[in-house]
Amino acid sequence: MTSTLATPTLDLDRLGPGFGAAVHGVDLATASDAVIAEVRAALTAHKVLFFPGQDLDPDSQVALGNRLGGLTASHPVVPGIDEAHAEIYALDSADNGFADVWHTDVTFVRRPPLGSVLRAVTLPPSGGDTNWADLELAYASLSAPVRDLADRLTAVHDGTREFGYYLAQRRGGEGSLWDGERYRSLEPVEHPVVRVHPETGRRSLFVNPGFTSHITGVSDAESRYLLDLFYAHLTKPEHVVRHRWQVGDVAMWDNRATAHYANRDYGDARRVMHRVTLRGDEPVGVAAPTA
Ligand SMILES: O=C(O)CCC(=O)C(=O)O
Ligand SMILES: [Fe+2]
Repeated sequence: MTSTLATPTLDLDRLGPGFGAAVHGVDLATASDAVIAEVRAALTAHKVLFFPGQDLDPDSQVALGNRLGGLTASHPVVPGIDEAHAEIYALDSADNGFADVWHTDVTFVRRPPLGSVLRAVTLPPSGGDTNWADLELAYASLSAPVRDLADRLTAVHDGTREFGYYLAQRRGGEGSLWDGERYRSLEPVEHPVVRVHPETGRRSLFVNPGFTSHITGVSDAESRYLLDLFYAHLTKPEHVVRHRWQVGDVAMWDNRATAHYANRDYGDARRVMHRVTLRGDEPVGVAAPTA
């Protein structure tokens, strides 16, 4: 038997030339190691994957995350859904859980997650779609002089605006143990504005309105205008895919090369999503040219 016959091949339905794919015929709860390895490779290749009709529960979502590469705690300051599932972060509209600001998950720590796995638990009758932007395509479609400028910039990321209230209310108790650290406060961190993907070497525009506070070494006005330019650019419709959820759907994204936004357009209806995040590494920028 040839090795080709032994290799399972995913049934992928591409959503765009280089971004997004629906994956059919995979049961994420029971997939073989070979299929999980293919899913992991497809995650890097397509950056966001959708798996319709899954039947995950909290235990099997955590198990899946561990098979894909190891999990973080739910969040640096927000505890998991319960003691048995400290890795699951719930976004519940009834508890003010919304994600209607473009962001990349948890970029306000030194090592943001590699990826996220999100499951639709309760959905409104309509609305609540989620959008993902391809930060690599956004970088590639900038003009060359602006790419060159972006390559040399560093930005500060700060989780205080989005999550400071948790700490202020002491709702997080002792805080989560994230990446070996107990987070009792959120200290801003710096990341390169252009991130080089550790697996593919591709460059992405690694700033987001949720957590990037400013660009270093430039004036306040320059920082504001540059970030506005980058945000308007990365959220252009041709850089974005949009998913309309069904209960059971699972989405998975490469958090090193994408940003996302959940539409808040469903009034008082309830929407609950469960997320786990895969451990990531410290973003690396473009090496400075040597003289
Ligand atoms: O609710 C959603 O669709 C996305 C929530 C979100 O930002 C996340 O799970 O990281
Ligand atoms: Fe998110």
